[in-house]
Amino acid sequence: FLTSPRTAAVIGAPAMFGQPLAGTDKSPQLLREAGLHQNLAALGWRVEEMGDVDMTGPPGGADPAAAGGDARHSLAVGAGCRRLSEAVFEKAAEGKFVLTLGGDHSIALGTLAGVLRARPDTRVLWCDAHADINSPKGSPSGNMHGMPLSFVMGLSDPSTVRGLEWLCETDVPVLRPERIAYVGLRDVDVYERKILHRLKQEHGLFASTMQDVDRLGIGRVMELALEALGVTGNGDEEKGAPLHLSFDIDAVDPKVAPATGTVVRGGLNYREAMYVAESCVETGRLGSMDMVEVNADLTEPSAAAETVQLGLVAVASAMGSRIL
Ligand code: 5AB
Ligand code: MN
Ligand code: MN
Ligand code: MN
Repeated sequence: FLTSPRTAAVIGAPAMFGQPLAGTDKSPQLLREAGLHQNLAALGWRVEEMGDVDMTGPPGGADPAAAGGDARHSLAVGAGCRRLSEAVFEKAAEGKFVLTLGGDHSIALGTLAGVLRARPDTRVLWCDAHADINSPKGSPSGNMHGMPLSFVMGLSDPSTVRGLEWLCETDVPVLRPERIAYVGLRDVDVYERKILHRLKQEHGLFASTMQDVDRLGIGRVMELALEALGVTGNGDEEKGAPLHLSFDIDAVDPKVAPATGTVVRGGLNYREAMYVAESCVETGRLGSMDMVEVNADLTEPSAAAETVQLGLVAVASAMGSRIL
């Protein structure tokens, strides 16, 4: 499916309306300024910079903060993600690696819609402290960065949410529960727990927690996750399903990644974070990635710079950086 070998499209998705804290919108630029392109070029990638998608709101200048109800700012999130899904679809259909720089995690609505439309067989590795599978009614916060999977997996009806109508009108296959695997979970809401238990029982959903990392080690957890997704890979890029990595920086421990809006202690350490990315690329199936939830405005500058650097390291690891 990567018919344009070693070509990576970089798409900025400076979204912030999926959660209440300004600053996630600055991350695409910060990641670029910290040397993203140079890193990718050094790894042998031809980089196609697509610039930033407009994630500010609906066309016509309507108030981006308007509406939403139980899904806050849904007009803005929906309009931005619609544009993003088109950009991702186009580049994925051209057979390129698609790297999307968030932005808060609501952008996964757009990236997954685009990538699933172009590559319907796609499997998803969701590396996150959180499950992001709340419905608008089940969510304790109404923040849409905690909901993208609910819509992409067909658990919530997008036609009931203002701004998301396009998702049912577009030809986007639903992401089935056996095609997603969680790594890093440690903060799951009551409603989400119910859903995950049901999907685990009825569909064999792979949802691992930090306790599994403690018990088995990250090596075994990733082996099980990729096995469950059917992308154990032998490096053969011609066969098998494409893999998408959605990397929420808050999967990593706040000591290592402090600059993010929803910090939860007890996360992945620095090497474990890299390992998740490394084992994804080793399958030979990784075709797209999101790097999300970096918010440099929330800490003092040196801690913010370290978090941005970690984001770059995770991207480089997922795109083939090797120690030896
Ligand atoms: B993130 C919480 N589950 O729904 C909610 O950072 C947090 O993209 C969501 O993983 C965190 O508000 C969303 C409590
Ligand atoms: Mn997330
Ligand atoms: Mn998270
Ligand atoms: Mn977060």
